[in-house]
Amino acid sequence: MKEFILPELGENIETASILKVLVAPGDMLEVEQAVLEIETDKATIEVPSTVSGKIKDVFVKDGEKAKVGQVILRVEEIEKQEQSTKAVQTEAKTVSAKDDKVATENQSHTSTIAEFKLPELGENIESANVLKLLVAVGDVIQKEQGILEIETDKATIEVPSTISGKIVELFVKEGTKAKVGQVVLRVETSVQQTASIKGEKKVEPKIEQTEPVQEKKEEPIEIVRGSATAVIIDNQPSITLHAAPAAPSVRRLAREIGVDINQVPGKGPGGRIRMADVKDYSKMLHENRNLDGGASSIGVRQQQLPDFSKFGEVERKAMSMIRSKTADHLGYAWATIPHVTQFDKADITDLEKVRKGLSSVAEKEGTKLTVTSFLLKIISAALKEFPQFNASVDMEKKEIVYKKFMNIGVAVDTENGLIVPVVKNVEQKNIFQLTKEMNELAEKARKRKIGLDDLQGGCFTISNLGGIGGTYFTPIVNSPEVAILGVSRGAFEPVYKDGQFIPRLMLPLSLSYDHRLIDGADAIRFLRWIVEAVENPYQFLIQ
Ligand code: CAO
Repeated sequence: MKEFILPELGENIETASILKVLVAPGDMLEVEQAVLEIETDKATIEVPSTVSGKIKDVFVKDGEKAKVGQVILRVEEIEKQEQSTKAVQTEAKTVSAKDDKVATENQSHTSTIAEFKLPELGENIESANVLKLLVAVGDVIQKEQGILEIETDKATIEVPSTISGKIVELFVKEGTKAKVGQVVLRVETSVQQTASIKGEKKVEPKIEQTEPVQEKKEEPIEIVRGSATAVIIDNQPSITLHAAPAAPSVRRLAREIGVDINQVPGKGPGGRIRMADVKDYSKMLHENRNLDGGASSIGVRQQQLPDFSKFGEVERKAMSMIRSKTADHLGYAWATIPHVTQFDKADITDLEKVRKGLSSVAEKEGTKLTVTSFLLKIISAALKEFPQFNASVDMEKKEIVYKKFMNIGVAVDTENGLIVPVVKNVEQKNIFQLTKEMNELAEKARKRKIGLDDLQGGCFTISNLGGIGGTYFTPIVNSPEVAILGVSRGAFEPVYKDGQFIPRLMLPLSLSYDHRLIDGADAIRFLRWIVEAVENPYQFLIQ
């Protein structure tokens, strides 16, 4: 008898509402078969089974709540028992009559081998470069321990293990590519020795070599060697939470044909994305591409580079994935968004006094306030006041998507290039919490430890180059957002006030915006609102 429990659903998710139980007692269940349709506060998902067999009991009902780790159902492993017996019997044929008895009784000698596969890394990410292996065969690893350092086109990430045990096989090498779902390593998690037959020949459990690049295994594998049985358990349910409601099979189709599932309009019940929707969307993209004569979707043709070596020595180096993705992303944003940049200056003389005045409090809170800290807070208030700046343009549906949450990205300069971590729910946090979180994210980005979750879900971006220098610049809108605030270096300037020039600390601001949604007048109002908030920090802090 085997139990299926509700697997981990994501950080801080402990329960889910069961929308539908998709199986019943008596059903034959396969690995990967959908068992439940559940709803968390993030998404609606189908939960696939990790066990197979005949369902004996189902312990949950439609409409109930289920806890992570709760037993959902129990199956009788009919097939597996048969296979196991058969395999042992086959092996037994090759041994002498005396050993025959031993082979049969030794079925209870079981060692457990678990596999760790490269988990889902995000929509449309199918593979990653293996930068560094952090473990070796023979190491004993624990859950959550870093296994690999990988680079996707979005970020460099340390992949933590979801299993514990002693590594017996490792299937990836540094400098190679690894596919999502590929077996990365196998660990021995326990060895049970229950047989106690006199004259028994002990045979160490040994696992057959599998192909390094392995597609999804359908079932746990049982391999019989001598008198020992090794069970490979696939205890890594490939569940990820996605914003777009779609079944795993629909997501798989989208991934296989290169369609971004988040862009597909769902026409099923409650906006659910069906197979047909993915196919229709793919067809539409194909037709649109054909309209511009096969050129790229933004109609930009790559220019052939001249042969520079005619003019002197050159060296060619491969772009890092982050650089190449940044180039694609910014090129796309620049070519598709009609940009306008509005400049202004804010007098931060008083803000600077407040910043210094709060420095001891900030120190007690374990942080240090900068102008970026104040801007995070001020912009979240500005986004509330001007919702069109917290929006995205859906040209396909001719709709504007207004976001009710406030996540602000902060551009961070790292050795590996520009990374924009996102500080979430800014409006709910105080200035010290925001600063701490921003600095932690910036540090993670610099140490190449940033997770994909930290890079997603932004509504607006701040790019503060003032710590480095410069006057004004024209930042590029971080598509699909619609505006970005560029901050340059604050400096003392003579300001004409009450009939005389007085020295004031002035901060140059550059607001770039998407003119498809935002008009110039709105942009000035928005930027002026920010400037006034910055110039009246006491009033702002009281609010
Ligand atoms: N004007 C004057 N001084 C500024 C300033 C500004 N606009 N912004 C920051 N400073 C000062 C800070 O007050 C701090 O000074 P002190 O040490 O005397 O207090 C110093 O510069 C360093 O600040 P910081 O950069 O450590 O902190 P921050 O909160 O302002 O910025 C972060 C954090 C992550 C945005 C920053 O470290 C960073 O990476 N900036 C680069 C952003 C970037 O690359 N943008 C490019 C995008 S487009 O290619």
